[in-house]
Amino acid sequence: RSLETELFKSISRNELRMVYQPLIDLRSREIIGVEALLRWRHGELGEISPVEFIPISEENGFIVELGAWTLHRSMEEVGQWDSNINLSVNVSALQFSRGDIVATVEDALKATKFPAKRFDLEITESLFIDETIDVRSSMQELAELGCCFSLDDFGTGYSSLAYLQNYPFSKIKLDRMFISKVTTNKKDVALIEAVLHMAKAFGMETVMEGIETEEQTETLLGLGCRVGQGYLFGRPMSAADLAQLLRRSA
Ligand code: G
Ligand code: G
Ligand code: MN
Ligand code: NA
Repeated sequence: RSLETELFKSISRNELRMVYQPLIDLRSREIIGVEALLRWRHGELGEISPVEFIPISEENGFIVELGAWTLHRSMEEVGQWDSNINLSVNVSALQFSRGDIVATVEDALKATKFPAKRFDLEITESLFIDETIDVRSSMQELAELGCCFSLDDFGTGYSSLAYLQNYPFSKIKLDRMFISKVTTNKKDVALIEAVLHMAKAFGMETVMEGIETEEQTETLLGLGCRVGQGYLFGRPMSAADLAQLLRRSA
């Protein structure tokens, strides 16, 4: 009995759920959005990390179904909150190449009545490695529906500045490896300043990932950062917990 065959049954067995991590306006500490993250709890094996099962699902193609489930469920849950915050969902390259990402997003928006303007797709640079994928026209069509795009894990992997210039991104999410030592490492500070400068020139927002301390927040505010995410402001949590957090901070 492999993890792979168990994964195929995860949807029908109701073993999947979404958790949500807040994105914060660093100055006001207001919640301006959430990132949806997929979780799988197997009946006997217990909680299995997406670090483990996402790569498996990308290898066998099941990510297309998982991804559709994720889009639908997160729009349904976030759409029920008494709030107008944005929803960001991570999408894999295979959802563009093997699935019809445009139709899948459109169906989910229609079925849940979630406003496209509040919907943001987080994609990583890995999407651009396979040049046979027509990323540009899919992004264009999704942008025409009103959706936004974030370039996730920026600064790691195969980053190329050309992607920022040539594709319709509205946000850059700077990987947490650049934030973890920001209070002591001058090189990280210089790099963050350069990214902020570039993002501004391109008319993009920069999101600082993995903020864990008040000191990091102070340093980032001093550099002019506006939006952040991290355990300091909230761990990924259930829809019910996040809805409660929103009511408390309203
Ligand atoms: O939530 P956590 O930090 O455990 O996530 C680990 C990794 O799995 C991250 O890189 C995250 O982007 C990815 N991940 C989590 N949920 C999803 C999802 O719904 N779809 C995709 N494609 N990746 C996800
Ligand atoms: O690759 P992506 O940025 O989508 O990954 C999101 C992952 O980062 C989630 O699994 C989430 O649990 C994790 N994460 C979010 N905030 C923090 C943080 O402050 N510190 C650490 N170590 N991980 C975080
Ligand atoms: Mn992400
Ligand atoms: Na990231």
